[in-house]
Amino acid sequence: MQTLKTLIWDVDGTLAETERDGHRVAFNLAFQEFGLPWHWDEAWYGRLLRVSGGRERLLADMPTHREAPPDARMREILARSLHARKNELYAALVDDGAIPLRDGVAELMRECRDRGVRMAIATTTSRGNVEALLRRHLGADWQEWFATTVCGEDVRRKKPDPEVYEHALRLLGSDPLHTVAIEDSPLGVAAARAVDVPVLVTRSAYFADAAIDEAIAIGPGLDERAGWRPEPGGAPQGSRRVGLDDIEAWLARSEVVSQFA
Ligand code: XBP
Ligand code: MG
Repeated sequence: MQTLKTLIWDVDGTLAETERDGHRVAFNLAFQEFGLPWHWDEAWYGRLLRVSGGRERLLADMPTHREAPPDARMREILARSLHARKNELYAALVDDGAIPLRDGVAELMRECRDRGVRMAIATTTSRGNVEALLRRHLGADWQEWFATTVCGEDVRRKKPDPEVYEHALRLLGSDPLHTVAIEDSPLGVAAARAVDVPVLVTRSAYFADAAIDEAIAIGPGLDERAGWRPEPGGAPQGSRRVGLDDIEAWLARSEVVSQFA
């Protein structure tokens, strides 16, 4: 039977609704500061999320704006400046308390600590953004909660490329089959599955209906046991949330489920 030794967390969309309430808002503030008449509404930003990485997302959107510089080098310079400012504004939003952790996340993290299940972060967002979010919610010693934290700066290729998971597994010395990743997006699931890491999907605002084919379980969030497929098989622990017993049970079944099956 496969046992759970390490839980790897994605950040954006999984720990918090950072995309809709954080990065998107901060990008729009940066556009204003730079005097650009650009605005990413929720629907457009959702489409842009097909591109991983905030700087890459800016570059992908530039051809739709006549104010964008005509040549590639100038676009790159503008994207870097906007992205750097966006990250400062994002950190300020987080500090102001605008981005809470999703319900059930802190509880599962505490359960991992109490039961000796190692945790790691595997994200392709910038390290400063992870630092801002986790410092706000876990405190100044947040890094001690995680055996390793792999971020966008640590890889050459972002999700769905598996490099971030490869790197995390190498640093952890973990067998992927004793590991579970928690992700919210098809890009994240693809990255983890490419290196055989079983994935639990907690649906987020932007990927509520996205096609997910390869997960050991798919559900609405860690704070509720209803709505999960397969149904949680662990002890309910007197609470309605999803806990380590449930994740162990899904891992032991080790069936890959599709939302379409
Ligand atoms: C999500 C991303 C990031 C964020 C913005 O990564 O694609 O680019 O949208 O962050 P993950 P940056 O799901 O791996 O956490 O602006 O720092 O790229
Ligand atoms: Mg995500």
